[in-house]
Amino acid sequence: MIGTKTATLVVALAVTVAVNSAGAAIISFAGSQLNVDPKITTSGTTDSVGWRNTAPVKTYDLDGDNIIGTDGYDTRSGTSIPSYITGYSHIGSGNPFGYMDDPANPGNNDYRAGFWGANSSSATMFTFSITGTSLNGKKLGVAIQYDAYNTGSQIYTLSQIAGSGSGSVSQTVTALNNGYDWAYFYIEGATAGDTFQMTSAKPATGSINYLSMSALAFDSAPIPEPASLALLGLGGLLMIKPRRA
Ligand SMILES: [Ca+2]
Ligand SMILES: [Ca+2]
Ligand SMILES: [Ca+2]
Repeated sequence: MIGTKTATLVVALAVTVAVNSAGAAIISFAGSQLNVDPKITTSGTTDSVGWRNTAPVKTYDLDGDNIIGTDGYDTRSGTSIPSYITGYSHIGSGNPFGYMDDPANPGNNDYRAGFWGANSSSATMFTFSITGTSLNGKKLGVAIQYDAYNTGSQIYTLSQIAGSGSGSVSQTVTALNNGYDWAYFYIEGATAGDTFQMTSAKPATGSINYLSMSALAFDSAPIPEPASLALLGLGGLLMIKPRRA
């Protein structure tokens, strides 16, 4: 009987750990990479390497191909939303700030960049929901291109607003001009029905005039199966034996 109780306890623990780790999405901030695309503000026929070329190296790109937005993107120069995203919406259009890689033709002339702005204390930049199962077992990278209308700071906050989880992570980003900067948030464990929202707010000092984002991009990569799932499988086998006795 002691063996049976021990086995049951192992099963209970394994189930608890597995449910907690797989049930709620976890949001984190990975980092910022400055001046990925050169900031060219004069019109012309300029081609530069940047977010859609393998140079420069993309430090926080989840899938490691050194191209931002391998799964999809939304920019002034084109939109390609991944199939695992639904209900996507973003703040209204604004003035372009400069030039960036054309996502569809990165070796061609650069496209106008800079899209969305709001002259207010805070604003919702975008929202989206997860659909289907293709993102299960994967970590999602949500990258925001910034380098706003003026040099200065804004506070990006990525929050879960529906589904199984309520995480929220804020990060102050500062545009340094001379090129388009990217901030990378990661979401682990997102499943169908989870809805996320990115807001921007002005910090107390050093804020930009216009809260903004210039582009949004998605990458994803498999995450290792948690050890608790292996335990759960072992616990299930142990549980069967006493019931048959
Ligand atoms: Ca990539
Ligand atoms: Ca280019
Ligand atoms: Ca910059």
